[in-house]
Amino acid sequence: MFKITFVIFLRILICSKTSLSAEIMESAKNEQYCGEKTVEKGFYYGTFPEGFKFGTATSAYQIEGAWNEDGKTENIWDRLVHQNSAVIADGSNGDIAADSYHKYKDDVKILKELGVEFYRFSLSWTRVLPKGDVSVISTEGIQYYNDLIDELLANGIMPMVTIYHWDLPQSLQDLGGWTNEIMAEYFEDFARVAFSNFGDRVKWWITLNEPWVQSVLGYDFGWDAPRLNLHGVGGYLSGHTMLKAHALAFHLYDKEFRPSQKGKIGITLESFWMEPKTSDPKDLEAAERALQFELGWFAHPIFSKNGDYPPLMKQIIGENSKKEGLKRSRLPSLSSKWIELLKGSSDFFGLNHYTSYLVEADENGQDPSWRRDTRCKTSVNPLWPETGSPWLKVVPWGFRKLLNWIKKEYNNPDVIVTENGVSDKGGLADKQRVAYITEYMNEMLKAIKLDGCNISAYTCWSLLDNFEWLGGYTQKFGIYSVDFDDPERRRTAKESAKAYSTIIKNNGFLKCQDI
Ligand code: PNW
Repeated sequence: MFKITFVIFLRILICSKTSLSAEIMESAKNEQYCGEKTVEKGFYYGTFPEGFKFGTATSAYQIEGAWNEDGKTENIWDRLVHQNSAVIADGSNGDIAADSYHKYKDDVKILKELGVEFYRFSLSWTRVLPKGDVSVISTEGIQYYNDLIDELLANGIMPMVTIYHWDLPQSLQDLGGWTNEIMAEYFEDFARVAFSNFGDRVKWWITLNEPWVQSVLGYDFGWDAPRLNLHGVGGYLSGHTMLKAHALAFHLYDKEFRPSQKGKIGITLESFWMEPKTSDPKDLEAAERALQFELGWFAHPIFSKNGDYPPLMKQIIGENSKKEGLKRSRLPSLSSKWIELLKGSSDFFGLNHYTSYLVEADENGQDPSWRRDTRCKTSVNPLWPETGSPWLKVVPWGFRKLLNWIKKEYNNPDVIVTENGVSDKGGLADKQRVAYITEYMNEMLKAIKLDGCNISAYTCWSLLDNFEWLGGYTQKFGIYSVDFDDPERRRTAKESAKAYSTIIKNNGFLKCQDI
């Protein structure tokens, strides 16, 4: 008797989670455009497909703090902020940040309040492996993530774990960081520690976050840690190693862990939408080139039918290298072994998207660099609304165009939007963020319903205000504010948290909205 009652109870529980209410079903039948219907305008009211998942995200260095506690050692961001605080907008650092190392239960509480189904967070490499390699595995580090994962699961929230979100151990940077191919193996070792310790409960893995940003901003532009100005060479070497690192971790999981753990594993890539500045064929080509040099660089080897780097990149960088009198291309070549290992090595297409650029052809680049190789110049339309970050303008329709480009280019892969969000200077009445999230999610809904793009989940960046890299605490991305003057780091819901929560509850948009 008890057993039967329990089974019925379980079924009710499962049904209430997965099937949609009558109101939502009814709305799905009637969905349509409200008002205008152009590329730039028009609100589409309707609901997301059944089973679509909503979540929110953070990363270790940006929220955890406790930078040297319980055996954690220095990573490349610790090194940068401590040695060169002048490059951080407010001279700050992530030493304490949102203090999530101590306040993770507060984080889970607000996640539950929001009603998200999953939480994307990343592992701090040196918290788990203080020496960078596997000679020492920190009991405290493992304990922290075990506690966080258990707390999430106890509250019905699925963990989505990014293994690497830009915080390489300084000890490994001293060996050359991502420019040294051996890093791929160190990463594989780290991934093994993660799968063995957490894989019984974590079913969603992301190997690397945004290898383009790490490689270009870290090793070509010389902005982000490790802040190396290795123009035209370092970024490509870093990207090459990161691709190999991803492939090794994917196959390790696939062969040794997936059979028993039965989870999914993929990579997260970021991309702007690149809109041609004019209808001149030169600008049309330039916009395509810009997409291939940013997203294609990492997506083509993994998601295209033929694999390898985009032909356009190989050709252009090869030609430029020859003109520069070099014996080989500055873009390393992938052997057929690696081409095969990379092809199809992702169960989903993790996509981070924030904004768009206007692109025009530009043949005047000077020194060999990633920027010069693209032969593109980017700008923005002055009418695009500004935000708290200079690089981020509000261009919702660019999201739909990007999703369609991915559909066409990579044969409609399963896309998980692993980040999307906007910054401001702070405050709880964050009207611009409410509008941004609503409009971008609406464009994503159009991509699903009207264009047939395969998208299965959406992640809002970020759960919390946090350490925004070079922007310090001057650019706030959270849907919850954090009081950085309060030792308790109190978290408070902004209006956007409530708006996002409503979209989740309704599984979309049940009626027309004026934005
Ligand atoms: C993402 N860009 O990065 C990161 O994954 C997050 O850690 C970060 O906080 C968030 O976006 C907001 O910046 C990007 O300038 C950072 O091209 C910069 C760029 C793109 C993505």
